[in-house]
Amino acid sequence: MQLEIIGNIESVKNSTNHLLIKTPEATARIWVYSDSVIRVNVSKAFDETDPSFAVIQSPAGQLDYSETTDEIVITTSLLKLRINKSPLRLNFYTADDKELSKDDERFGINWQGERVINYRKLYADEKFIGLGEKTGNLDKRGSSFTNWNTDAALHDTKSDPLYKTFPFFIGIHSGLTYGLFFDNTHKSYFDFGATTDEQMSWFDADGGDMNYYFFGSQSVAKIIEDYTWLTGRMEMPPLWSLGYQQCRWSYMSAAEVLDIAQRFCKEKIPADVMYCDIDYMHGFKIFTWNKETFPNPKAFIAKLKAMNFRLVIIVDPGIKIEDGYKQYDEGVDKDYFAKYPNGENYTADVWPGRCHFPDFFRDDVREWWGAAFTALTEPGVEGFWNDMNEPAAWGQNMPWLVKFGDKFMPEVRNAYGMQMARATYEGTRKILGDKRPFILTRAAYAGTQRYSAVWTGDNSAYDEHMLMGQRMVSSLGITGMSFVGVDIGGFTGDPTPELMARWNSLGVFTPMFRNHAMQGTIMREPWQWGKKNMAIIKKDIELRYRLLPYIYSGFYQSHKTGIPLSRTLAIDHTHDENVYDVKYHNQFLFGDSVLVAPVESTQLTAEVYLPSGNWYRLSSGEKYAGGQVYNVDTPLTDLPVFIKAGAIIPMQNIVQSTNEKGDGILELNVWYGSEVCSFVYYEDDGTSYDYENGDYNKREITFNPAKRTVTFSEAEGSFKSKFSHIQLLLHGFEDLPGTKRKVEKRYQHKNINSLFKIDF
Ligand code: MIG
Repeated sequence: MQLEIIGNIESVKNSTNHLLIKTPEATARIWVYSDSVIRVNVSKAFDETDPSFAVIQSPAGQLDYSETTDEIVITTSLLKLRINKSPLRLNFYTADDKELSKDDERFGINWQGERVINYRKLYADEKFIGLGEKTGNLDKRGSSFTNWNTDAALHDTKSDPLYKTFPFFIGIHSGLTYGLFFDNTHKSYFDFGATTDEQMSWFDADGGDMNYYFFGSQSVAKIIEDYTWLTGRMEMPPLWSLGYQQCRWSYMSAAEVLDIAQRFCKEKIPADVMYCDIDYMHGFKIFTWNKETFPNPKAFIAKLKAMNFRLVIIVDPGIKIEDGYKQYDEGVDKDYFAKYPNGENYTADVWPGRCHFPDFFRDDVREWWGAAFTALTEPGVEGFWNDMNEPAAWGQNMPWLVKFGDKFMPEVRNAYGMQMARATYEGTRKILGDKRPFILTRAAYAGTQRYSAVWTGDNSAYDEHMLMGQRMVSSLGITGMSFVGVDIGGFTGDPTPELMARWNSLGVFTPMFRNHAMQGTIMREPWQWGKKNMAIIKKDIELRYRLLPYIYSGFYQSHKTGIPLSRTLAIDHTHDENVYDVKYHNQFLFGDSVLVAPVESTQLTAEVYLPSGNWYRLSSGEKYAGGQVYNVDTPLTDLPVFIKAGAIIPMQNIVQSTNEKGDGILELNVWYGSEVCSFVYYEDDGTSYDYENGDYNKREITFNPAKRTVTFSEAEGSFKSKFSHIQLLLHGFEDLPGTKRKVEKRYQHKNINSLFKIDF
């Protein structure tokens, strides 16, 4: 095998929307997508028609460049790309000439066979965050990773690769930030100074182009905004999917599912969602029901709905080979399955036995698949859970020569799950008409946030796994996935009652709040853990429901800007070293102003780091000055949760389900801060797409300590809020001289949508 280096630039041409640069080895193309986003493609065989699964934008920036004998310089208002000519090297700077990221001077871009590699300069203080669902530390410096979507059952806190591929990272050094998205679906590798004696970082793929997007904004939040501008943002989720979700592999019959739902009602534990795992099917055949155990799906789901529950059911990709089975017959007939090059359908063993696998890369196959969901929507299912879509089969390995569309498996495997989720989303959205479907997928590629929520697969019931899971949730947030969950309690193994309770406390602050467990484990529902623990679990679930107005507004932020609900502290406190310290790297902000410090189940005190600003402990109201480490009590009843000074947090009364109306009082909690703060409150009907046509209620709520006011801007949008009253709760106002001790007021707000000012 030869090392092919990129060589020197021979020609430069302005080719309508990009710069075309030739070396003897390859062609480089540069597009300006925006002032802060530049795309680089270096290729030996560029294919213009090759679609990106991730990117939904086209280059919209101005291509301004100048050329000297030594270099070409592309300039935007925020970025400067200096391209060295001999040899070709790509070096990024801020507009004011601060060095952001450079090719390694010696090696730059090169090839070994089909493998394409980019070696880059590693800065002494450089940190790396991102790559989505990965084990290890928040700061990925000194680690290396592989992207190859894998059914990682029994993975531990060091395993790699896992289920998903997000080849996007953010580099932080010298007080600067940049992002890099390597849009290539081949098996890919990232090495952040793990094996190079601190000399360089590098990333590569088994094939395809050196095709990346460089982000030059000087804030992590802005880079995430740019990345999700490029790859898309989530829709508003159905409100019910933000409630508590109870799952198990499997509740074996309709009667059992109904029993569990009934028990939630009886215990008055709020909940919204029940799941059916694979055993609801007949012989694991997708789009069928087991006639003995689920004899009347429609009546079953109607009963669930009467108890204010929705049903989510699992849908795997493998289609059982069996004559007379509709999906099999149609798939064979129409040639919808992945194939060997000789035209035979690829066959592998998974739950149903021998299976074929739909080729989700084809439009016609996605449409066919999407339409088949009527078998599930007709009896009333509104949530669809795509599992095993790495794709997984017993033995894991799929022969290299299996074809999807006109591509071999190695080229597109990492996008298979995403295309399945896409088919599921597009199909069910169409069938459900105005109702939002809830889609959950295990395998994913960059951009999946447009179609689906994700969960982190088969975790395990021990403390370290719980803590690592939180890092994964926050890391997925960096890569555009806001709607993320983990199996609360741990999929594999049995948690202790303490771990179950603690994990559930953390689940309150996890974007998707789902309890799930493996076949053969002890039952996991809240009442399985003794009276004392059930009380803790119930109280926490109630807190989740109280927080829903805040959480829903947080999802609106993700929908609009891409900023995730679960935020590593590296987003708001990027250049604070403590944030990356392994002692504190599990901590995160849930929305704008709730700081959560995950702790182990048996830990009764913990060191937490509160970054700059002032903070109040949610449970006690105690005040803490930021920029310091504190030792705090962490009994099982009280996960350390802190509220940022100046926070505005809308809450509601406890309801048993998101389907309940509640008492109509929006409880507005304000924690004292010395500066003006604001919060964007968002509400809509929670189920339809009417918000896309302006049927929502959005208000900016501003707290002004100097003027002693809380102001609601006039409501934007046509939706009538379900709240008719506002109740103001002031916390920590002892610090504001002259504040009357009365810290709670209720206002009947006659014209709820108009400008509204509360003086205190
Ligand atoms: O081979 O459907 O990650 O959540 O319960 C295991 C059964 C298949 C793996 C999923 C898990 C699910 C299980 N599935």
